[in-house]
Amino acid sequence: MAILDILTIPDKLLKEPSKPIEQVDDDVQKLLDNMLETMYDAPGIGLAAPQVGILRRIVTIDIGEREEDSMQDKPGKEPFFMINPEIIWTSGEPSVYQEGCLSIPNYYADVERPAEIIVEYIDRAGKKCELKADGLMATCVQHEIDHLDGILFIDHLSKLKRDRVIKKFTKLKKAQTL
Ligand code: GNR
Ligand code: NI
Repeated sequence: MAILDILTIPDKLLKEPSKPIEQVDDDVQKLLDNMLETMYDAPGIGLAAPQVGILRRIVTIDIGEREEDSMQDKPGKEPFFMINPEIIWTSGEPSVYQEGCLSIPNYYADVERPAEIIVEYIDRAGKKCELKADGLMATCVQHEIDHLDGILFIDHLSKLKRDRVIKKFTKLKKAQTL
């Protein structure tokens, strides 16, 4: 397994739509495993393939609580591998979560999304699955599917807030490459 580099804004790959997977083969499984390891290492509760520069519709999620220090190299409680995920139902009820993103380090803001969803996806074994989710899981699935469509959580904020964040990260990157 390997830890992959996570792209940060304003990388233009993060704004591109990702292509569906046609067949769950060894390469896809290998990518899923590397993404999970990268996500745990970050650490994050979700990761979408475009965040590691691969424009395919693949995400890993684990919202399970992990123990501190001594258990850090142990996997989380419940890893999900989702291939070609699609939201097929959302509740009318909205919910607000403070979101963060590994591609926008150390920035957090409230985002409103449907509180409950049903997501259809293909799992690591190539099996078609359906999952009803609420709470943090529902938020995370929606956040990850947004990535597959080139949408970031800051795209749900006001233009003023979004432009401010992008400007800050653009400056930061310029300073780093000097
Ligand atoms: O680690 C993450 N935490 C998080 C918190 C609230 C809502 C969404 C997320 S996803 C994020 C990891 C990430 O950037 N996934 O794309
Ligand atoms: Ni993200």
